[in-house]
Amino acid sequence: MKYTKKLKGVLACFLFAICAITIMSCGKKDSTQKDSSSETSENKKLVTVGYVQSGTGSAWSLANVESIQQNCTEENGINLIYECADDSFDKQLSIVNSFIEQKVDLISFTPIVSDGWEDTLKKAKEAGIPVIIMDRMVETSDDTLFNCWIGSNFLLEGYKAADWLIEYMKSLNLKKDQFNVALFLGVVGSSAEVGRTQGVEEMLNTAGNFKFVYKDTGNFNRDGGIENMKKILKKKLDIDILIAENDDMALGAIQVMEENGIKPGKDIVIVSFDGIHDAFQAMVDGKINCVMECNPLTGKLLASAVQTVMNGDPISKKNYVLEEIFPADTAADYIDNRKY
Ligand code: GYE
Repeated sequence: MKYTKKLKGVLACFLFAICAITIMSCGKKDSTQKDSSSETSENKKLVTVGYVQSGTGSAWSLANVESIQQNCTEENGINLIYECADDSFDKQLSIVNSFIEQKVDLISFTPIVSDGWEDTLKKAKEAGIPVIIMDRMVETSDDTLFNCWIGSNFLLEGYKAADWLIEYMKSLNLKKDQFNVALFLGVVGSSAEVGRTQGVEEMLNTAGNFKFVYKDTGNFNRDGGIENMKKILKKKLDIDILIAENDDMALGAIQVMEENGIKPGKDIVIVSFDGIHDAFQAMVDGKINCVMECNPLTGKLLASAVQTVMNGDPISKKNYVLEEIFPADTAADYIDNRKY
């Protein structure tokens, strides 16, 4: 079938890209790099990294922050200046600009949205400050404006989740010609939202028997899930499936379903993204049917990329992390070993 062919194509590209995960060589020394300014008590030079997280409204982002703080340490040669933009793009821009003014050695950030970074990245380049983008991606006309990116293949996540859903709905053998789908989007314009939405929509539209009857953003947080589910009930929409672009929104929706006598995972099939511990628990309890993992444990990769870039060693532009899909019947085997 067309969507399976498409998935295979994307999977092939993905596997190819995965070869780059160890952050390997492919460029030449960057003359803009300079010596670090901070020093430890033993006089070991530290690299001062200004890092700004998008927000901490999801369990995923909390795990991401923890991973970055645990790995970008003095022992690993890094003096980390950590900031959080609280999901405000303007705040994030101004923090990155202040890092440039402070003349940090390297800037890293998780862009809230993809657009609007060009001028700031140009300024960083002119100031000779290398940039490592984490998790979500920026949209630029010139990819020399950043040194590398480390994150997830969001489009592939969308394809994989939708592929699982199509097969699962077939296996239920329901006497229905069409399944009504509600889609809760993440932060609109973030590459996590754009990729997942595209992947899910393309594949379900190609399958033919899925109809999107509701689509709105829940901003990747629990309140967003609660509000959207309430709207669905108020509009009396009859949905068979909820796809939530992160676990927190799914968990918010589950709360509302249960308050209204709806059995999540049974009356409504639920698929979500991330793979936080609470979502695994919800799968064990039969309330979420499948989770497409998104890996937030990228701090170690960032710490090593910082050293590679500061040494002027070549580095791959895009570095993908590995992620798996977890149908509910596998959750009990994995729940105790989940790290976030
Ligand atoms: O899925 C969501 C978070 O950008 C991949 O952002 C990340 C997403 C993640 O808030 O939970």
